[in-house]
Amino acid sequence: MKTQKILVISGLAVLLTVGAYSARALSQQGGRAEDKVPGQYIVVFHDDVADADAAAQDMVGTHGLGLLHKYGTALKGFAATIPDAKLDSVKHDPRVEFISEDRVVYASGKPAQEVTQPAQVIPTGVSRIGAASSTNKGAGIWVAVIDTGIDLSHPDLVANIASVNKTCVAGTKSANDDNGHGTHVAGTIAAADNAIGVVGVAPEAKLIAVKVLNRKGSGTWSSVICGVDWVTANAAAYGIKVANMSLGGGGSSDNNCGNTNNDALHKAICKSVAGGVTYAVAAGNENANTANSVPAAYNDAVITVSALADSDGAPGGFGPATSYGADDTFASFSNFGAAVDLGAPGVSIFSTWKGGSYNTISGTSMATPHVSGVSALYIASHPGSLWTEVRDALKAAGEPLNFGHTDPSGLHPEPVLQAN
Ligand SMILES: [Ca+2]
Ligand SMILES: [Ca+2]
Ligand SMILES: [Ca+2]
Repeated sequence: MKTQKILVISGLAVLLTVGAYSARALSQQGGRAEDKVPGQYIVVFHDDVADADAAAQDMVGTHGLGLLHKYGTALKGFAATIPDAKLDSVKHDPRVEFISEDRVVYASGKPAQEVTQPAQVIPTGVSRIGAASSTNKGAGIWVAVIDTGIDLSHPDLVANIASVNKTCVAGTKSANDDNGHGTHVAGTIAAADNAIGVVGVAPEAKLIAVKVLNRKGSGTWSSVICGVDWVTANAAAYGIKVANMSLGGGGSSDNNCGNTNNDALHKAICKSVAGGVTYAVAAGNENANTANSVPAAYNDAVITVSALADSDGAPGGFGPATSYGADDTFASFSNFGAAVDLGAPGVSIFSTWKGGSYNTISGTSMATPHVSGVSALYIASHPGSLWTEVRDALKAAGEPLNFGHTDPSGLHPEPVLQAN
């Protein structure tokens, strides 16, 4: 059984700071009034009280108190509910040194971290492909994210996340993302256009989480096929028109749906495509030919996406250089080859992350969801399109070489994705 890795070149990661949490220690006198427990007190005896236990029993009986605890070692005394009318007589009992109000205490551990949601920005990739100005928002199109899952309660995604989801990973009960990768992909596709975070390419498309990779971002073909199988079985019922697969591993294509070289993944994807789902897949990050990686090599079944380095969200090469090449050139890590159909922004992409947060990462994994998003836009305006029609339309509308980007490597004749 093959094991594949997800196509992510990480680093450049900047998690936004989490909100301040104040771990309140044991409360002391003079603490906050709202922490008091009404009517409940700790009665402390003088040290010379010989039998604290008997004294406590006597006082509870004499004054009609509600005993809670008795103390005899760390201090002598007891805790009890004391009616207001009895408070003075308890205080003035000759055995009592003082009484303390009882108060709530808090564990000193960190409570669940709440991320302060930043004001919405338009990611450079969304700007670079011209999606920010699109009036088509992808409404009505459902996109399956076949990945590590999606943070199902992310504040910038939750409005678009379908109530149904699927996990193919043993030991998990839902497609909630325990890695971050799938949430990043989902945000590029369809983060909501609201006041917070980011905005996706198709901000009104629906996201369906299909978890096939574990918390480490790895999985097996058998789990990926499980995801493809579920998408295929449910495509008609839910209106799933697009599937994003920002993953890959070693393999090759017979361009015959796996029937010639016994490739079950290929066969499954072909069947899914025949059911009306357009698949966008990552070319891979090995700076190698996609002929040796799948699903990128499946030229008869998927749209394969390489990564562009863009630093300023605009064409023309005027932005600063990136870690993976000059602005508006193809990323140095990106795979290439005849099966590649489109380039899209894939360097230092800012998007959603698990735990309600955000992250900036690079990879053909990050380029692919731009194509999934534009596919959703295209299908929204051209219902019933075959996947080949989607692919060809996106290629025809793409930015040609030397019309906004250059390719010093000579490896990337593919056009760069444009939303319009
Ligand atoms: Ca947003
Ligand atoms: Ca640029
Ligand atoms: Ca292709």
